[in-house]
Parts: sequence; structure tokens; C-alpha cells
Amino acid sequence: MSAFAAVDLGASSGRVIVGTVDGARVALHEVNRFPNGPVAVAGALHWDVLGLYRGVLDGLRAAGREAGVLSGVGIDSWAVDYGLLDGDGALVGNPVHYRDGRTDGVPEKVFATIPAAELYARTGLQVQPFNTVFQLVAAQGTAALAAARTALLVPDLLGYWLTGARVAEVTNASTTGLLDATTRTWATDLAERLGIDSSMLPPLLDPGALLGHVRADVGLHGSVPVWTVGSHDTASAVVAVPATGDDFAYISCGTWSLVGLELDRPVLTEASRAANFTNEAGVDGTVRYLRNVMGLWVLQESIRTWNDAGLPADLPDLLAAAARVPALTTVVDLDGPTFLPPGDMPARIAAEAVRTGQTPPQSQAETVRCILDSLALAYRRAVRQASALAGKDVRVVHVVGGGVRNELLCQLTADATGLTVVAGPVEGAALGNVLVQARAAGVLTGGLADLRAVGARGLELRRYEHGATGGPADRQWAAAEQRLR
Ligand code: ADP
Ligand code: LRH
Repeated sequence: MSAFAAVDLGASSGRVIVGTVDGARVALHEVNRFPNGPVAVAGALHWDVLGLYRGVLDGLRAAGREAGVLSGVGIDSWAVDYGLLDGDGALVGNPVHYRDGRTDGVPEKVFATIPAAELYARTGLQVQPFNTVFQLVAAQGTAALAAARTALLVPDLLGYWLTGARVAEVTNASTTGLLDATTRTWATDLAERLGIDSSMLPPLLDPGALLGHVRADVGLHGSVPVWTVGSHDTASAVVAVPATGDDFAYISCGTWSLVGLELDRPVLTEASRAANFTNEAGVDGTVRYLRNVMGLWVLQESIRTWNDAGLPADLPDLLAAAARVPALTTVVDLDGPTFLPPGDMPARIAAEAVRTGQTPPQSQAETVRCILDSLALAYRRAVRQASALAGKDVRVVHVVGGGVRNELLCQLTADATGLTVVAGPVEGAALGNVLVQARAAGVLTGGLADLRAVGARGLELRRYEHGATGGPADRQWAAAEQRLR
């Protein structure tokens, strides 16, 4: 039996999870969980990166106490954000949160130098205002960037603090907008054309490599290897999808909903760019062909807004009440920029409903129902578009991540997509993280299908079925989709 510590930092919480692997199955046990979220500092949104590191260290020590000797540590987190190091390797400034408004208008500025079509043809990356490339351009002229010698994405930064090694793991590097989607090497020419010093970009490593060993002063027993994993949380989550065939779509359903397919090669067509599908790097050379749907963030922020206003807002109660609201009364396009920054989501939803000539939700339950219906509708659209653009049939949708706990959303996803939904695991990223570490350490062997088979053993999966294609429910979703257009 070998024990691995998976560090998985999500936008709403960080966790350290011990995965014990006996060669045929994996058992996960959470040893530390700590809240995460934007911190507004003098008008800019940041991450509390040292607070997160403390949570990681506490978790690793707890993992060490539980396991005795750890066979490895792997780190994954949300994408795109980075810390800058000076020539001594010290952090220059605090990493900025991707929801900060500093990149407003920056993509357009970048496209004036490198047309969007040229960027997409090289990097295959969706346009999101927060892509690292736009953040680096937004930071031009700041003292911090002038002092920087290295840029490390968040999991790479924590890996550096743990081991001293400065690298860029490739799955997360693919979210920067500076990685060539075909060669999986840095597109240094694009960086230089944008005035970004490409010597800041560290050497690339694939998942499953030895990054280094945990510093002795962390206090773990023995010399503990740190393995690179799919350090982009979505890449790790996709490894954990308990698929048995090739004809699946996935929804990595947490703060964001990442909806798409696993492919062998990128889709870099103009139609794909127009639909804003991304080709991010997956483990074992795969491509994560997907769209970012705004996700449960909108629900989280609604609950925060209600709590701040002193209104009772308990998630299970709200979901139970939302289940009693008639389906598809009001739907909104949650993917617009309106819903990206923190703020009063119920008010924004109401404004969007009015703008599109619909009745705004009145009660909390109606607002929650509107969010969930709108998410399911966005999933329907994304799954169908991904399938058409990539030319790949989809027969089942796997939902992984915290959204697995939202039974109403899972059922609505089956209804909306007209496909069977298989929900689980909840801790997808942590499971994928452990599976890739275990293979790197020689405890598991084989390709993704073999890892998935091991990961799936012992999981409690729930299936959600759908109504007949062309039946009344299907027609209702099609009509709602039409209404949104
Ligand atoms: P991230 O990794 O992005 O921080 P998670 O995968 O942990 O996100 O998912 C968090 C989301 O899971 C929450 O926003 C919430 O909507 C959902 N969730 C968590 N627990 C429950 C629950 N008991 N019932 C329904 N939904 C839940
Ligand atoms: C999900 C995620 C997603 C990115 C976003 C910034 O946690 O990594 O894949 O697009 O955060």
C-alpha cells in the first residue's frame, strides 16, 4: 500500500487529500480543507497565496502523520494565475486574482498586434480576459514586472516553495496563451511580439515527472518526492472521469463548469474559434477540448450576497425549494462578462432577465432555479457544439467535482443534453492527481484507460436518465435554447 498526498486548490476551497493505492484501487481521505477566495486589496483582487501555502503545509504534515511515509506529493490548482520571482527567487508582489478587472480591454489591445485568428491557430486557447498572456500585458510598466525574472503558475509556485525547482507543468502552461497547442512548447515568438520577456517562462515538464523532493524543513518523514501531475485542476479532473469507452463528454463542475471532450489532437478551425472552444493540454498528450461555462460561481456569489444582506441562505434548503419551481421559467446567458467579477448576482440575473424581455426571478428559489436551468442549458449547447466541431459522437456525460452533490443540477443536465449523466467522483481533481502520481512512482502502470479503471473501482456513481429525444421535455429545452438566442 502506497500513500500519496494530493494538493488540490480550487477557487472556493483548497484541500489536501491522502490517496492510498494498492495497485488495484484507490481510497481518498481528506486531511485538510481551507477556504479560498478573492481578497480585495486597495482596489485589486488577489489570492492569499501564503495563506494557501500554510494550508498546504498543514495538510502535508497531517498527511505525513496519517500515512507514516508518503510516496509522493502532487499539486494542482485553478489555471492562468501566476507569481513573479525576482533574480533571488523571491516572490515579487502577491498573485492577482483572475477576476480582477485589470485585463478589461486588454485582449483587444493584444489583437491589434497579433490578430485573434493567428493566436488561436497557434495556441488553440479560448479568449478569456484573464488568460495569462493578457494579464502579463496588463502588468506591463509595473515595477513588479520590471523586477521579475521568472513567472510561475500557482501550482508551479507552490512546487518551487516545496522543492526549489522552477518549472512549468505543461497542462497548466496551456492556459497561458503562450504555449503552442501543436508542439506543446513555448511560443516565444508570440511572447516577444507582445513585449513579454520569454526568458521569464521556465522549462516545461509533462505530468508524471519528478519535480524534486520536499524540503527537509517542512518536517515530513523521509525524503518525499514531489511529482508533476496534471497541475491544471481540470486536467487532473479529466483523468478521474470514470469513463469506460471513448464516447463521453465531461463536465468538471465546481466554481467553473468545464464542458467538453477528450481528443487526440487540437481543433484549430475558424468555426471552433468562433464558438470560443479551447484546446488545453491534457495528461498523456490528450487535448481537453472544452468551453468554460460560468458555473456554480454564480450560485456561490448569490448565497454570499444573501448572507451579507442577513437573509438565510442554506444551500441544501435552496436546492430543495428550487426543485419545486417550474422548469425554464427564466433563462439567462451566464457566460457574459457581467457574471465574471464578484458582486450581487441576483441583481445581475434580474437585470439580464429584464434586458431579454423575461420575468425576473422574484424569490431566492426562483433565482436558484434560473441559475441551474441556465447552467444546464449552457451544458446542452456546449456538449452539442463540441461534438459537432470535433466530429465525435457523445453517448454519456460524466459530471465530476462539487456539482456532483447537486442532484437537481445533475438531473437537469440529463434532461437538457438528452444524454445519460453519470455523476462522480466529487473530488475528481484529487483522484486524477493521485492516479498520475501513483503511475509516476511505479505503483500503477498503463494509459489513461487503465488509470480510469483503477480510479473508478470503489466509487459511488449515480446515473441520471433523460426523456425521449423529440419528447415534450426535449422540446421544452430546445425552445428555451431558442429563446436565449
Ligand atoms: P472548486 O474546486 O472550484 O473550489 P468544488 O469542486 O469544490 O469547487 O465545488 C464547489 C461547489 O460544489 C459549490 O459551489 C457548491 O455549489 C457545490 N456543492 C458543494 N457541496 C454541496 C452540497 N452538499 N450540495 C449541493 N452542492 C454542493
Ligand atoms: C477551474 C479552472 C478552469 C479555468 C479557471 C480559471 O478551476 O482551472 O479550468 O479556466 O479555473
